[in-house]
This record gives sequence, C-alpha cells and structure tokens, in this order.
Amino acid sequence: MKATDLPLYYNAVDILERNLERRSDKTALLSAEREATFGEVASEVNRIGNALLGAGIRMGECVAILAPDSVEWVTTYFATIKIGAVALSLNTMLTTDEYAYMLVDCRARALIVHESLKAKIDPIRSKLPFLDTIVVTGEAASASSETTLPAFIAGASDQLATAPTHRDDICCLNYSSGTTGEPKGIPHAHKDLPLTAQLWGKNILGLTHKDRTFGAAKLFFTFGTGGNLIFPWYAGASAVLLAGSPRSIQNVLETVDRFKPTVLYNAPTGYAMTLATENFQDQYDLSTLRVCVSAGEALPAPLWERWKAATGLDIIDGIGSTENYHIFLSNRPGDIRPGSSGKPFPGYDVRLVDPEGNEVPQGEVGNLLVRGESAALSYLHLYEKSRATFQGEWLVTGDKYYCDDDGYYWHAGRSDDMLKVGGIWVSPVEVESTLISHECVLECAVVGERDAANLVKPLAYVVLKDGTESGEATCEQLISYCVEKMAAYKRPRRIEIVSELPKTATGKIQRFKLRS
Ligand code: 3UK
Repeated sequence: MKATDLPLYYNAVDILERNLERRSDKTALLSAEREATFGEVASEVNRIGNALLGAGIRMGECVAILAPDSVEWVTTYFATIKIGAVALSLNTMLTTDEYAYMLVDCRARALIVHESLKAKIDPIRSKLPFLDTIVVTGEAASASSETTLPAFIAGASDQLATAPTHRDDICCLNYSSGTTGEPKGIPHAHKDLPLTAQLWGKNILGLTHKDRTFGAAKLFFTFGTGGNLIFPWYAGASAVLLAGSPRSIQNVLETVDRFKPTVLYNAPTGYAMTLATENFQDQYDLSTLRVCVSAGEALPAPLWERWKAATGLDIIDGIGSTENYHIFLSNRPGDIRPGSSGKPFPGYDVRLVDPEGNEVPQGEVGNLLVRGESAALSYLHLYEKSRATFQGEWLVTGDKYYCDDDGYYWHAGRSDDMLKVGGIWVSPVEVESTLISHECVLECAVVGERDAANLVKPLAYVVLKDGTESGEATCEQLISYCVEKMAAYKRPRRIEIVSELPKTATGKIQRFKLRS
C-alpha cells in the first residue's frame, strides 16, 4: 500500500468508522471500567466533536489528552481527529514543567485531563494563554468546579460531519525526549495511521477481525496508539485497555487473564518482569494469546528463549520510532531470529552508512537510515534538529546496526548518549542536571548499565562535595531526590560514589570510559 492509494481528502476517523456498517454492535474497547461497541464509540466521538466545535476549536488546532488509557481517551482522540484538529497525546508520567513546555509549544487550545492528573496542570494554567477549554474526566470529576466530560457534551448532537482533511494534514502530535532537554514534537499525518496499520499490523502481524489486542504500552506512545488502537480497529478487531500502571506486572497478567486478548504488546522489561513472577503460567491464563510483540528497546535472545520455553509463544521484536509512527524493521511470525530486529518489510527500506554517508561493508556496524511513507516530515519548531534527522527521503534513526549474512538486522547501540529504559527514553543529561542540583553533589555522570536480563538501567557516578557522608544512605537519598524531581522511571537504579570522573584534556566527561 502507498499513501497515494488513499483518497486525497482522507480523515483517519475512518479507522473507527469503517467498522460501523458491518460491526456497529461489536465490542470495540474492553476495560475494567467500561466496555463500548464501535457504534457507541462513534456516537460519543460525534458528541465530543460537536462540543469541541462549540468551544471554538478549529481545524489544525491542538487538543491535548492527559489521561490513563480509557474509553474517554479514545473518544476524545477520534473526536479531535474527526473535526480536523490535532490530538496531542501526553505521557502521564511527566512533570508540570514538561507539560508547560509542550502545551505552550503546540499552543494547545483544549485539554482533556483525568482528575488524577489535574494537579499537575493547575500550577501552570496562567502560563497557557491559548488554553481556554479544560475538561475533566474520571469518577470524582463531578465534585470539582471544572467542566466534566458529561457536562461538556450535554446536549451535543451525535451527528457530526467529518472535516475535509487532506491525507497529508496533521492529525496527531507526540512528544519524544531529546538529549539535552526540550522534548521534540512529532506531528503525524492522517495517512500515517492506515499506512502503518496495513504495512505492519496487517501484512506482518497478520491482524484480522478475530483478534483482540492488549498493550502494556500505553496509548500515549505511538507504540501503544498504533498497536493497541489503530491497527486492531483497522482490521475490525477489539482492543483491551488498562488504566492502571503497566509497571505492575500483576495488572498486566490479570488483564490478559480476564479479557483474553490474542495479541500482547510489551517492552522487553515487561517480559523479563513476567518471567520473574513465580508460577505466573499457573496463576494466570495466557492461553488465548497467539503472539507477543516487543519494541522500545532490543529484546535479548535469552529473554526470547525463556519466554518461548515458559509460554510456548513467539515474541515478534521490531524496531519502531515515534518519527516513523511505528515499526519499520521487524521479525515476523514464521521468520524470527531471536535477539535481532528482523528484516525490512515492504513499505520501508533501510541503509547502514558510515559518518560520511557511505554504505558500510556487509556485516559492519553503521548508522541506520530508514525510508518509508509513514515518517514525519520534521519536528515541530526545531529547525536544526529537523534538518539533522529528516534528510530528504531518509530518516536518521540515531541507532547503530549491523546486518548478518542472512539479512537480519542487529541493534548495536545508539549514536547519541540517550538510553532506552523499559522502552522509554531517558536522557543522561537530564538525570545529571537533576543530580547536580542536589546540595551534596559536586559532579556526576549517568550511563546505562545492563541488569541481569541484559536490559539497560541508568547508573550514576557521583562525586560528592567535601564533608558529605559517602554511605548507602546518601545514595538512597539521591535516588529519592531524583524521583521527586523527575518521572520516577528516569531515576538512577544504582549510584556509585567516586572521587573523580574520567575527563578529556578539555574537561569533557568521558562517558565511554564509564560505560566499559
Ligand atoms: C529504540 C529499539 C532496538 C531505538 C516505538 C515501536 O520505541 C519507539 O519509539 P521511540 O520514539 O524510540 C525509538 C527508538 O527506540 N528502539 C525501539 N524499538 C527497538 N531498539 N530494538 C527495538 N525493537 O533506539 C529507536 O530509535 O520512543 C517502538 C513502535 C512505535 C514506537 N514509537
């Protein structure tokens, strides 16, 4: 499938509405809180869409969603897309400052926020001149003085015409962490949703209307939005949503046991954590699963083998990125090389090049470039970074790879210092600036350290100020300090107190020395 196979004027609400003719009464979403059929979702989408129009939201303007995975997340998302506005999916684990940056950067005009996350937005409301509509969702929302979702859509019609969007118009925006601070806004077009659904969801994963997907990857990541919403619906399948934390492996296993999905998405850590749960196969019924998917960071071969031995299930590891919307290099059912990211598949081409841009010899490590029609065209408001990443047809992934003699691609690290921890970006620079703001820290450097499952976790080398106690208590205190100041997943899992850091003659910290 090519982008030009889609109508010139195309709106991605099609992913939902294509199911109305034949499957209106089929359950589209399942969750502990609520279930909804395609018909019910579509009618709620129309009501929210009308309410957003009533609030003055125009085509191209941003509507932010900050909520746990839920039916309301999904209805708000598609309502925004249907009226031609841009759905901003916000990571629920960030800090107030990060939300301020994003909401200002994209000039969000409306925000749908869950009651449990509202406190993170309250302190910055006066700094958001464009944000004039805030709608609160959740059980207790009615007790607050804010507009609740039911109040917002009260009286709104369930009939709504689709905005005449071009297939290249932007429909959604996600922010991805940068090396040195500002998150990068990544805008995707309407066309990118059906394209990735067809190219990977249908052609590689083989999704059909008989499937039921579940992702420990949250909807606010495109790994989750694509894998656990867009792709199943494109194929007429249902999706299972989990509002709770996927970090609790019990939550994930209980959800599988209860809602019986056929496809499970997770990051490598999720599989490692499950395997570390004693007798998980006896406690939870996983027999409905036909295949598992791993992405976010490389899945080590031993983990693949242990999962296969414990469950009989294959894990399809594929590398994707927010810039490409989803997976662009992948293993596939019946053709898996454990430990590798598989092979390119129709719709995407890859190249491995040296720093000068020349193809590297077979078997050697090179920088991975990818070409495909689902790639974003630039970052929002970041001219220099955009030029470095989006080079004409080719996108610079920042990953190092080599290709074995049989054509399978193997991840060989990043070309920047960024870490993928539990499938989510952690910037060592950000963790370092947090640590350095602590009164006891003189200098520090953060690198990735491999744990028992061979997955990367942040490790901080810290030089303390004179007179500071260098015991375990200080390390614990520094870790708690990080949890207070940043999203908890960014905290160093271990702190090593050292008397000095290795440096170049010009005083630059030599991270590579610390890594070895
Ligand atoms: C790394 C992998 C080795 C790699 C994502 C699937 O992770 C996703 O998007 P992000 O923008 O990060 C992209 C970067 O993460 N990575 C992802 N998957 C793998 N490295 N093996 C893998 N299987 O560094 C890549 O450049 O957060 C993954 C689908 C949608 C996504 N957004």
